[in-house]
Formats: sequence, C-alpha cells, structure tokens
Amino acid sequence: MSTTSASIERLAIDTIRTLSMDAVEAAKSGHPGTPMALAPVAYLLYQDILRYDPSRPDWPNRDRFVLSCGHASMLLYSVLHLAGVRQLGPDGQPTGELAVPLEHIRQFRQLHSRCPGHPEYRHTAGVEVTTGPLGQGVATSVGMAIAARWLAARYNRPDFPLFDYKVYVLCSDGDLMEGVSGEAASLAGHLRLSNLCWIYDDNGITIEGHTDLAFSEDVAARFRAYGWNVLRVEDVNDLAALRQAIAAASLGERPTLIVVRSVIAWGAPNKQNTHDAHGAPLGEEEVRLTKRAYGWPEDARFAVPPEVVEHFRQGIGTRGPALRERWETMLAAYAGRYPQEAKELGGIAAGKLPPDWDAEIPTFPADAKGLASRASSGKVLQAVAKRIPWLLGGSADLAPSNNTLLQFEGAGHFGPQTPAGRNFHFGIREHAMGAAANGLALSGLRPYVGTFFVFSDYMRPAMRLAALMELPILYIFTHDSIGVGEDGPTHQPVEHLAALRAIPNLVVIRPADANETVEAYRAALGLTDRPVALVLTRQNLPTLDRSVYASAEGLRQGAYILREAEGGKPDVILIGTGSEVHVCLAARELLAKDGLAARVVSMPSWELFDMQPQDYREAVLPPRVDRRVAVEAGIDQGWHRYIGPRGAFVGMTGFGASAPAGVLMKHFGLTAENVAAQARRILAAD
Ligand SMILES: Cc1ncc(C[n+]2csc(CCOP(=O)(O)OP(=O)(O)O)c2C)c(N)n1
Ligand SMILES: [Mg+2]
Repeated sequence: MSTTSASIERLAIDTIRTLSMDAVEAAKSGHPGTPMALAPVAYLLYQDILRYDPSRPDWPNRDRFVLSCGHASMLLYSVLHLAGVRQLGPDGQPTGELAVPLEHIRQFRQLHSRCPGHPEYRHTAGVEVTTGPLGQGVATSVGMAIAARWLAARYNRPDFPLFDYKVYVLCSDGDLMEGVSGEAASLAGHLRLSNLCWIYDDNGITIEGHTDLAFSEDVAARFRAYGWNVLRVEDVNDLAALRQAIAAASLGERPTLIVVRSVIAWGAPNKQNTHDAHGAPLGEEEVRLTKRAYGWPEDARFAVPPEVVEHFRQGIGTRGPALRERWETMLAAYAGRYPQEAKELGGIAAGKLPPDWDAEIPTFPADAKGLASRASSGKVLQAVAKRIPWLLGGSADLAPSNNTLLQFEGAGHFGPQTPAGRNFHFGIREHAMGAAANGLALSGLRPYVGTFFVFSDYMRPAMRLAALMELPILYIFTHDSIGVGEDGPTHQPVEHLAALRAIPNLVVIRPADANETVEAYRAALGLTDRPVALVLTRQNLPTLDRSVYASAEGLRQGAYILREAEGGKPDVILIGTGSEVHVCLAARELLAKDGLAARVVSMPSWELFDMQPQDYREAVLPPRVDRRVAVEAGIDQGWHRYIGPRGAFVGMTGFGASAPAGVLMKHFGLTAENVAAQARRILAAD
C-alpha cells in the first residue's frame, strides 16, 4: 500500500471503500455496494468542496451534507472518520474526541456504536439529519436550504455575509421514486433555491433488481420541469467531471440536480452492477477479490493508511478551521455593530427563546359563545411570533382555515424575491412541509406548520423523524373531529389522536378553550427537545369562567381538576379533552340532579400528564375512584389505562358522517345526556 502505485486521491477513495466493505462484513449485515460506488463523491465533497470545519461540526455557517440514501451509512461514517470530525458532548460542545473512531466502525450496527445502521442525528456528530426512510433526507434538505436563505436575508449586512452556506445531498433511485421528493423538488424549484444541490446516484439498481422494473421516467426532464438546473456526470470515478459539475451548480439561480452514473459495488468482480450488492455483505472471498482489484492488501481489515489521514489533515483539516476562524472574527465585528441581531443569533445557536417571549400573550375573558380553538390559536400565535423573530412557518394551503398567517407588520411572505418573509406557502404538499419543518428546525429556527388534523397522516413520516431527532416543531392541526361537520368522514379525524399519541417523544395537546390554548403555546414553545402537535377545533368552544373553574395553568400538568365534585368526594370522574370537556361539565350538572358527585378533569395532554410525579397523577385520578368516564370524539385506543377496567368511554367507534356538527354529536352520542347515562351505568355496576 504505497502512494507510488496509486495517487493519494485514489488511495483515500479506496480507504472509504474498504472501510465500508469491512464494516458490513464484520456486522454480517448492511449495504456495501453504494458506499463503494459513491466513495469518490464523498471524498471530493469533504476534501475539496464543503466549507466545513471537522473540529467544529456545529459551526453555524458550515455547508451541510445530507446522505439521503441512509442505507449507504458506511460511506458517511468512513469519510467522517477520515476527515477527523470531532464528537459533540451533551452540552453541544466538541469533546475533542473523534466522532467516528475506528473502534466504532468495527462495531458498525452494534449497540452503542456511533455507527448505527442508518445515520442518526444527535448520536454521531457530523450527521446533519437522520436518514433511512427514503425521500426524507432530500425533502429535509429543502428546509435546510430555505433556512440558509432566511438567515442570510435577515442577518447578513453589507460586508457581513454571515450566512452563505450551501446544502449538498446525495440521493438514490429510491429517494427520487418516493413522492415526498417530488413535492420537495417542486417547492425548491419554485423557491429558486440555488443554494441546494442534489447529487443523484443513477446506478440503475434497487433492491428487487434493475430500475427498469419500476422506474422508467426521464428524471432529468422531470427536474427541468420543476425549474431545476440539471447536469450530468457520466462516470462517478471521473473526479474532474464531478468537480466541474459541482462548481457549475453554485453558479445558477436554481437548485441543481447532478445525475451521476455509477456502478454499484464498483470493483467487485462478481457482484458489481447487481442488486445482490445493495444490502448484503459481499462475502469473504468477494471482498478478497475486490481488494485485489483495488490493489489493496487482501488480508488487511479496517486499514487506514497514515498518508490518507495526513492527506485529509492537510486538506479539510487545515482549510476548515481557517474558514471558521475567519467567520468568527467577522461575527465578533458584527456583534459590535449589530448587537441586537447578534443577540438573536446567540439565541438561535443556543436553542433559547428571547426573554419575555410570552409577554404579549393575551388572556381571554369568560364567554359562553366563545371561540374556536383554531381562532384562539391564531391570536396567540401572533402574540408569540412578534416576540420570537425566528418563529416562522405556514400551512399546506389552509392558512385561512388553520389561522396560521402572521398578520403583523413586517411578517412578510417567504419567496424567491422576499427571503426574509416569515409566512411560508408550502402549497398542498403536507409531506414535504413536514420534512421542510425538520430542515428548518435542524437549522436552529422554530418552525410551525399547519393543516387539517385528518391530513396529519400525509406528513406522519416526517413527524416521526422530528420526534426521533428531538426537534422542537409546532404542528397546528385544526378541524379536529366530527365537529368538522358537513365535509363528512373524509375530513373527520377519528383515529388520529391515537395515532399521534403512539409516536414516542411527540407531545399532543388538545385544549378545551381559549385559555387552555394560551397555556398550550406556553408549554409547547417551552419544550426544546420534542415536537408538539396542537389539536384544535373548527367549531366554537365556550371560554370558561376561570373564577368558577380551575385555572387553565393546569394544562401544564397535562390534566387537572377543572371542577371538583360537589362536596369534594367524587363518585365518578369525567375526563374530557378539547371540545368534549364542555360535554363533561354539562354531564356533571345532570348527575348532580341525581345526587351523584362528579369530578371533571380536563386532560389536554396525556404526554404532559405522564411526566408528572405519581402524587400529582393520583391526586387528579385517585385509584380509589375507579368509576371514570373518558369523553373524546375519537377512538378509545389507549384510554383504558386512564379509565381502568370499571370505566367507560364515550367517543367514536368508526368513521363519522356528513351532517351539521351538532347533529353528528348527537348521532354519535357525544352529549351530556349520554355521558351522564354512562356514568350512571358504571356506578350501578358492582
Ligand atoms: C421509505 C422507504 N421505503 C423502503 C425502504 C427500504 N429500502 C432501502 S434501500 C431501498 C432501495 C434501494 O435502491 P436505491 O434507492 O436505488 O439505492 P441503491 O441500492 O442504488 O443504493 C429500499 C426499498 C426505505 N429505506 N425507505
Ligand atoms: Mg439505485
């Protein structure tokens, strides 16, 4: 293994290839073929292209690299190792330790390795986004590119180009087959995100075989039609051509797709260009033959030639810190000239809200007619957005219904000519909207996105990743039940609360009135390590008189005693969420007429309640009061853990119907009379 026979570039690229092969072989599972084929791209990006400092993978103005085809994770781990990227500690500061030490590559796909099967954000420094579900990485990159544009427009000043980073993405056939990538590419083309470059591995292979089986469109023509600049590189091993294409990508006014031809498992004599090489180890003999073909020592395992490490050290390891240090000098001068903006940037970097961010939040007076929680949400959103400059977002074409439009002076609309705008028009592209929100949050911004609750299904895969990545995103879901009315069962969520509550690390909040909505915002924006879904009504809800009922601050605990039973000794507990809390309150009065004492618990958030100490939970739901009725215009899944074996559930057992909301509530039994009847029934049972 000497540099006399192969150029150092080739040696570095072959190191990425062999590390990837060896890791998959040791793990006895994984995806060797694509890292072997795409090693030249990873090499070129890290060594020559990315403005990136391996010693500070958190540098705000770094170029981003997204491996959208997350199955090729060993490609990323190999190059992070060679580039010397440093790990970040739990406090976000670099520890000085390599993010991907060789021992962790040897432990690829094993418990606690920094090299899990697919790249995981927060787990391994240098991994910009969790990828693996195809299409998500590319779609998220659109949010990252939007964030770069927005940060530049808001914070750059003449002579202070603080933000000018680019977003590079490597993606595969599967990424471009998935619908979400089409939505995202359409949006990126419309927004003219010239700071975005997708490099498409056009290898003609997916798991089942040749792409001819299922994918025959002209991808380049499709992207041109989206408004992208499309370039081609005929051979991924042609570094000069790759370099030229990437350089050309940064010149235009549109996002760029570089279609690169590659041969999966390049160099493997029997397996290259076959789908066998996609997702299984090559096997010992084939590894040996491949290494022979590369001119690599056949018996070496996890070999990293010192001259390759030195090569990267002299390359990205030297130019990266110099770039970052120059930027920090610029930032220091900027802070002197623009202290307010610098303070905001400090908040963004630290993930902290400005002090007094909640100072303008209104309180709502008691009002029997009340207002829809989507309307109170709209009012609170204005108040918090005024105070949090980097709170931004929009809807999938439903802003007038979701009440998500920021209407105050200066909020503006984000567009190609107006990149400092805070209102986003995602178009009817819920899935790409969800992924873009992830990209915005990964860039330090606080995004909110809205749609009808029933269409949360359309963005669920992105929401799941937001929860997994611990991103503070606010989902504003309105039209939350059969209360939608005449639009009928296609538009009436039934299973959606259960479906969202099933996602770990996602907080779901369904407020009962305007003042609970206020508290929902306080709770949601205070959470920085998880997404929150607000579930809001279309129809009006009475604003409760809080001099009679307990303070809405109880929402912070997830559930609270809204109205104690007469005499303080409940025979039964009525538990409601959102619009059904009012039904419970009315049922309490009906029961009182029969001399039955009912406590009403408002339970806007299971997740917040489950975080409370046992004492508190048992004070709200005392074990000795085992007659409980839960009321929610959704399915009962999960409710039995709160109502217990002697409880009853009043809600939905199937789809809704098309009729006025009031008619539907009666038809499906979501009435005070029925709740009271169910309470009497379980009280009468032994
Ligand atoms: C949403 C989603 N569906 C299915 C998979 C399972 N899967 C992993 S890779 C792959 C396709 C592989 O083809 P391609 O994207 O061209 O990657 P290559 O084999 O060329 O590296 C599939 C279906 C996935 N990861 N994500
Ligand atoms: Mg492929």
